[in-house]
Amino acid sequence: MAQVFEATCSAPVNIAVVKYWGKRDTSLILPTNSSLSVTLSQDQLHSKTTIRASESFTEDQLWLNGKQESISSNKRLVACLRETRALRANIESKDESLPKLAHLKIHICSENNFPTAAGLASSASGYACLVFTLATLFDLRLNASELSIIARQGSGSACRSLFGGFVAWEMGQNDDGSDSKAVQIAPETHWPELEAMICVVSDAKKGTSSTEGMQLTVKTSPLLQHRIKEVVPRRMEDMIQAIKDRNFPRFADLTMQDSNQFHAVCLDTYPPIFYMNDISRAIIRIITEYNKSGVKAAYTYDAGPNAVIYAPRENMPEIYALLSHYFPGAAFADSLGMLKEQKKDW
Ligand code: 2P0
Repeated sequence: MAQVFEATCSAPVNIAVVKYWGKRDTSLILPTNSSLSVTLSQDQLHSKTTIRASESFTEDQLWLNGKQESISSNKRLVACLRETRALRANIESKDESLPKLAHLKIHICSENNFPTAAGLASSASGYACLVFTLATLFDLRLNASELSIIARQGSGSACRSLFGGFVAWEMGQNDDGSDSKAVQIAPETHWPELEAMICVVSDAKKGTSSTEGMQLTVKTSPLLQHRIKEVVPRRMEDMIQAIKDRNFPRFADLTMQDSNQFHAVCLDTYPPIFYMNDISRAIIRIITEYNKSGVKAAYTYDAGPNAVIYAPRENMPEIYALLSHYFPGAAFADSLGMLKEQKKDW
């Protein structure tokens, strides 16, 4: 019987506090601005992927949340496979004793334990997990920044899920993407009191995909040009400092301002893109009111209506009570975490 090689890994979701929105190269996925995110713990939200390689497989196959999907029509997935196989082939060419895996067909089985494409960063954890599992299967021995360059080509935000804690995606300057990578600003242990609460306002699939939406913004929004040139470079520095200082009010102000500007840029896109709904806006008003006596919580919204609230752990019971008073059953808490390797079989 043909030998089967297998690896299973899981990867976390990250939620940006300085948002990525816009590409300067759509095939290499090179962004128009740097971004910064917080990686959530895997206890609540994660992707989990098993990849098997065997001589007995006749084609590459993919199952996503139990449903078979085409690989060949997915250029981004093909790019991640091509890159990792090329690296494996290179290692094999230098060491004859290694099993020949680079040429084997693979079966990929991946699932998220949360709604896919509902603005809950499913592509981020999904592609981070795919690339981490391929690197484990192929024993590539690359560091997380090096892997982030490959994961970025699956989905931009995925590059940040290769690290736990506080993670910057440096936009880079090179045309080949070799310097557009994730770096860790601080590990999850740096600020253990900081927690994230996710308020699931809607788990419906979003109307405008991030990929399409952001390129329409690049084409049509004058506000985006102001954001990427004047606002984000300074905000990245300020955010890094706030994180290093564990200065929650500063972190919160910057997070809320950046979320607001991201959604302003969506509104400035023509035709406009709306990701927040009436409930999202009501949550903004509640948090703004709650912060009147001092900044105790920060909201942020991605390409969907769901709120993520960052706050020190001690404030969470009060925030949970406040939000569930207005929206019963909508919120659940998560803490910060990091990438976990679960199993590796040879
Ligand atoms: C972010 N978002 O920084 C921003 C904030 C949504 C709003 O990254 O085309 O799914 O795969 O690179 O990464 C969503 O965009 O887009 C995103 P692609 P992606 O988290």
